Amino acid sequence: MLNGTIQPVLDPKYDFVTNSSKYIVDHDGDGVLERMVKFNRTEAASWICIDLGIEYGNVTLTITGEADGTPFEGTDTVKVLFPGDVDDDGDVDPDDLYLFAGAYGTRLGDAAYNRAADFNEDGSIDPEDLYILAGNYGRTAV
Ligand SMILES: [Ca+2]
Ligand SMILES: [Ca+2]
Ligand SMILES: [Ca+2]
Repeated sequence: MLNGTIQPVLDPKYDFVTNSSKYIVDHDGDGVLERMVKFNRTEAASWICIDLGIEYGNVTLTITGEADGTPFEGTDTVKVLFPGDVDDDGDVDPDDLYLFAGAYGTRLGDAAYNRAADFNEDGSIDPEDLYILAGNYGRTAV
């Protein structure tokens, strides 16, 4: 469970979630095995944004579970990005619009593609992203 609230995704279409030779791996090469788990991104994002009220900044997440009857726990910190905030300073202002305009119309792989301007992370910086930026324009993250 993620922070005691969110259940992991166990859909076998994500190969590693049901395959122990893939979900128990030494991901960072330090000689200690890690257990990989998958959570629904939308569910986790809305929990952070709506339930915790965090729109921007670092959030510490805790994973708890049980392996063969032995409880385990792990924590990590993730950075929460504020949609529209291309320069990552917590607000959406003319600086962000300027950076966004420079990447507008590009796709993943293009030299001018800017991941930070692809707010819906679909590999294309297009009107959908502009709509997201416009929705937060003038706002400061809470
Ligand atoms: Ca490791
Ligand atoms: Ca900004
Ligand atoms: Ca996009």
